[in-house]
Amino acid sequence: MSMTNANFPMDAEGRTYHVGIKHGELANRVLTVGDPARAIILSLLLDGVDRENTPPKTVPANLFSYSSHRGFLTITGAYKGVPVSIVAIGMGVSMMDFFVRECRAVVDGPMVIIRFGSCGSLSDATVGDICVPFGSYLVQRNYDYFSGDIATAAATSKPYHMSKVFEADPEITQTLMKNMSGLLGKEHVWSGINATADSFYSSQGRQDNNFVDVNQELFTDLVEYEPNTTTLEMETFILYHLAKSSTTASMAAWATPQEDGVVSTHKYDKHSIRAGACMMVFAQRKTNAFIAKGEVARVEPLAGKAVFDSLVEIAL
Ligand code: R1P
Ligand code: URA
Repeated sequence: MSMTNANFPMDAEGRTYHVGIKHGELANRVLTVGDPARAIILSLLLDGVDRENTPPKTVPANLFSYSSHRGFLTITGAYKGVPVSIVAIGMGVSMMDFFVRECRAVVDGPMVIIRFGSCGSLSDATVGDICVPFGSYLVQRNYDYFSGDIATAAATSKPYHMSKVFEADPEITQTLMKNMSGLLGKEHVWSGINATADSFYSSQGRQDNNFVDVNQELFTDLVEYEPNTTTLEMETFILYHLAKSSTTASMAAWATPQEDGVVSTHKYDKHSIRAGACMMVFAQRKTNAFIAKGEVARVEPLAGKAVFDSLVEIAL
């Protein structure tokens, strides 16, 4: 595959470098997941799918699909007659960044993006419950802290950094809460704030004697920093952050620093991407319980239906 334009590489067909999609292949409404197997299970909910005769682990024959050389899987079809896409992105903040930017580059007009992932729970939400975070912050390992003598580092800084909270689109959050509660029962649906971590291990407070992580107090620090912290996962913050940084064509001029050299996202009252997220609790971090496969199989299609119902209910 040969690419042109080092600034934003695309091949001769107009396919993006990592996600591998081009104009016309992605809908304005996108459900994004981490796991490609989850994407395929959710694709069975789309219009016109022959559920009886679709072989397991296979994208239904009537849907568009594209698997990129970097592990992204895009599936496009319709739900209740409205065009929608599902994109599996893998894991971590970089993958979310590739996905949001490359999808935005090949779709015209406003977009709605909802992430449906899995998470660890710091609240009373238990395995199989759904959390719908109305905001998210980033938890990053402070790499400098680990560069020399830990006692010296401890005197001047903390081992983990927390960013400011970025908000989800309030209408998407409310719609997800309503539709999730309708399908799963109110008692299984939780609101709150998400913490997106740059590791599944150290910056999510997991104890690992093979490394110096200085994270024994991390849960306490997170809840002290943001008392509404309910979930820990690895992508949502970037989605909310990029939605807030997204521009429309008429606003693109703002992206150039103004006379005072300042670019302020607060000057935007409207963005080209609106985003929300929800996540299944896989790990209950207070009791140390981990979800069983059967429970994932029960919750995934129900919660997936609630996400699709929400995606098509939101006006572009
Ligand atoms: C870690 O196991 C992965 O699971 C969560 C985390 O964010 C991370 O990507 O989400 P997904 O189930 O969407 O991958
Ligand atoms: N995904 C995460 O990132 N953390 C968990 O604990 C479970 C799923």
